[in-house]
Amino acid sequence: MTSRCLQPRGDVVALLLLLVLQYAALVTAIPSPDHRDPSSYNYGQRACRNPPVRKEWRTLGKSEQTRYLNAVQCFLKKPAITPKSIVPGVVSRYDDLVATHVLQTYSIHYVGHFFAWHRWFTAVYEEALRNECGYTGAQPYWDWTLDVPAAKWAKSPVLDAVYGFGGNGPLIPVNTSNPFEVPGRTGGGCVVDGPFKNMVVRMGPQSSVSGNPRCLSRDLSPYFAGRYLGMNQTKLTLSQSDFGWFDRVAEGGPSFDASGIHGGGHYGVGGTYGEMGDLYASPSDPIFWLHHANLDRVWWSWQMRNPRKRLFDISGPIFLMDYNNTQGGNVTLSFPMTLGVNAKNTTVGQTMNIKGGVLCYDYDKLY
Ligand SMILES: *[C@@H]1O[C@H](CO)[C@@H](O)[C@H](O)[C@H]1NC(C)=O
Ligand SMILES: *[C@@H]1O[C@H](CO)[C@@H](O)[C@H](O)[C@H]1NC(C)=O
Ligand SMILES: *[C@@H]1O[C@H](CO)[C@@H](O)[C@H](O)[C@H]1NC(C)=O
Ligand SMILES: *[C@@H]1O[C@H](CO)[C@@H](O)[C@H](O)[C@H]1NC(C)=O
Ligand SMILES: *[C@@H]1O[C@H](CO)[C@@H](O)[C@H](O)[C@H]1NC(C)=O
Ligand SMILES: [Cu+2]
Repeated sequence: MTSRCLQPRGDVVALLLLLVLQYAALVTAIPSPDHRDPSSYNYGQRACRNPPVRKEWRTLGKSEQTRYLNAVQCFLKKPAITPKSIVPGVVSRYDDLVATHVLQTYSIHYVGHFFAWHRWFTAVYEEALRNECGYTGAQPYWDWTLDVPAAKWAKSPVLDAVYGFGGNGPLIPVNTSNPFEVPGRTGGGCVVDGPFKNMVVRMGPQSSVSGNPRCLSRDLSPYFAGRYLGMNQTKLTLSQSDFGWFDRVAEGGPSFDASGIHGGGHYGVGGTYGEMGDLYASPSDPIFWLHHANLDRVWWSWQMRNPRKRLFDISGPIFLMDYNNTQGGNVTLSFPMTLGVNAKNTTVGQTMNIKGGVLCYDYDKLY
């Protein structure tokens, strides 16, 4: 793959080929989690009482915002636990999580367990901030519907230089030989303000886990955000009557003209050159977790509109974009999921309820 991200025109054949390679890498690369067994990250047997309540970033007090940002800084400094034989480039605990995403990229996107895996991934990050960095709050979410239309995008409180994640990078023109140009992109360089302007990103670009220390980049596309992150697109997602279509509308893609709320946040922040636009290494940008918390909130909102049915409704391909089930069946509640060294393996069924199974958190407000 020559471009940095998913090809806009969606060369599915190349994707499938990569899937096979990535999957082979995954099967041999995921270590036994026995090196470190943070059983507290999988709530398992204990009941979920007083779940931490996730709130929208701008509704947090300044001291809550600062405490969250400080916990992320702490996690960026904690030493990695992934064996170097598996991921040579890991230095920090933060890298551990990014590496887990990079290694599994082609088995966790455009599949039936996309929402379940990312829900669990975000919850494990939240739990790690609490267990390893003394954070006492809940994972905040980013309700991007509040930051569109396009003219408002760059002024989002989430991008604030003091009480946010910092803003755009300076404009770097796209190399004309790069076919991957996110429509409406406005940046591309290193983030110049905010708490992450000196952050060292190591995983990626793309599938590399050898360690490529560099700055955090952003390449905001107000246009892309305006098109895919409004209430109209969110309502369209919420109006789907079964999980299979809910997931397909939310994931959309891979073509830009068929994007959804998932791609809207990734390319609206990451554009062509920003980490958020990198399908593999996107968790490198700490904004990733706020975006995914909100996607999770969309899923939970959808589930809560018909909980009797939707707490158990799961379907969609086991293999990347295999929507016609030509390579395999659909994902079911017993489908296994792994986060490598970061948590004990679990199943999709354990993540269907945010206040049960391996999870314990809530949202202050639903869509
Ligand atoms: C533009 O792309 C060409 C071909 O891939 C490459 O040789 C060149 O270094 C690139 N230029 C920049 C500024 O990235
Ligand atoms: C939502 O509104 C945006 C901005 O006007 C527009 O570009 C987009 O096509 C709309 N999406 C839907 C699903 O109506
Ligand atoms: C997979 O799930 C979809 C709904 O998302 C359903 O239409 C399809 O029949 C299922 N395929 C199989 C092989 O069960
Ligand atoms: C899946 O089936 C539909 C309807 O039969 C067809 O239009 C579509 O092209 C198929 N998609 C793939 C990826 O084979
Ligand atoms: C967790 O799942 C991965 C991937 O399926 C597997 O390689 C690993 O052995 C599993 N670990 C345990 C302890 O079952
Ligand atoms: Cu992802």
